[in-house]
Amino acid sequence: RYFLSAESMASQPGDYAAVRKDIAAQLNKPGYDDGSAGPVFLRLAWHSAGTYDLETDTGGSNGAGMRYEAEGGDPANAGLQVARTFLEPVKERHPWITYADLWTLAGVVALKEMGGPDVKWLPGRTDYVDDSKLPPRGRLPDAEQGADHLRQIFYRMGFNDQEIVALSGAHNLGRGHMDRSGYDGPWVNNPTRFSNQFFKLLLNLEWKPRTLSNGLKQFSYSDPELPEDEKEEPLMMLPTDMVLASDPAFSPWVKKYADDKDLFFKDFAKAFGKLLELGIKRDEQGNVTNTDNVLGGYIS
Ligand code: CCH
Repeated sequence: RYFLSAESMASQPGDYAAVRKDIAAQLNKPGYDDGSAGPVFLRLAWHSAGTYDLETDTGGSNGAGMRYEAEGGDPANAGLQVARTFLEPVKERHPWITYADLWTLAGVVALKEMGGPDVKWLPGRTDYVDDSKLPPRGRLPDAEQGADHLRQIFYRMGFNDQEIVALSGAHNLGRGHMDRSGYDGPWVNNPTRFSNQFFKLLLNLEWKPRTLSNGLKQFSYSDPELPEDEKEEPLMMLPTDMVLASDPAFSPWVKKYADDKDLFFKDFAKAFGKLLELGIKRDEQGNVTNTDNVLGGYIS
């Protein structure tokens, strides 16, 4: 056993530390976006879990439904194929991990590697797809809408106003892509470093409405002090981001998180950990007890 290569050692079932290391090794992507797969990994984790409906106990990260057209082809998930493809070498080296665990863990590892907090993560999700648990399309938020819509989407998962604001701070990372969502540009100047800058900019910059060539509306900021030839890429906010600053119950949290990075990190870690657990039932030892893991469904 002492003659095994490091590579084959990496595939011991249950060696999540080895998986974490290999996910981290996938982050550096020169030439892709801002040089990191981190933001799109975080979005993959969020969209895999964010279909959950508390009342009917359907959707959520269990089942890794994005592998199939019904969920993977949802326009809300456009572009996440890129993240799944980046993670394929990790799955190949550790075939024992489920996609549902891999995608959620990738979000946790990416967040940490980009300077974010530790998020509690437990394994045990299944790749069995239970047809009776499949989420219909339309469960993920639509950026063109307002506060009522945000509440409808996030209350459905069991989140409150404070958690909605905390989770929205993920927009400190990454960017909108014209060929994915149709929105354009990053929220902050350093979109591969997790911080509370999103909240600071949301409050402090003068955001101007802008209608894109595809008809979508976003808010835009470019530094008026800079001469034309030194202008940086404009920053953006989605309509749903702007709502956080104007809604009377959301905005006090925006202020708190803008002022207190530690509070934001703590609350984000808690809410994100909760998101990744939606629909996963565990016993006191943390073992998954969902009975539907072994009934019916199909395996890829
Ligand atoms: Fe988001 N998000 N998100 N978002 N999101 C987009 C990109 C990212 C909404 C819409 C969009 C969360 C909440 C919301 C990330 C994490 C989270 C984009 C651009 C849109 C549109 C996608 C593209 O074009 O590639 C809306 C509406 C909501 C309502 O609340 C939450 C919650 C999280 C995580 C906790 C991350 C990260 C990105 C960047 C992805 C990338 O590829 O750079």
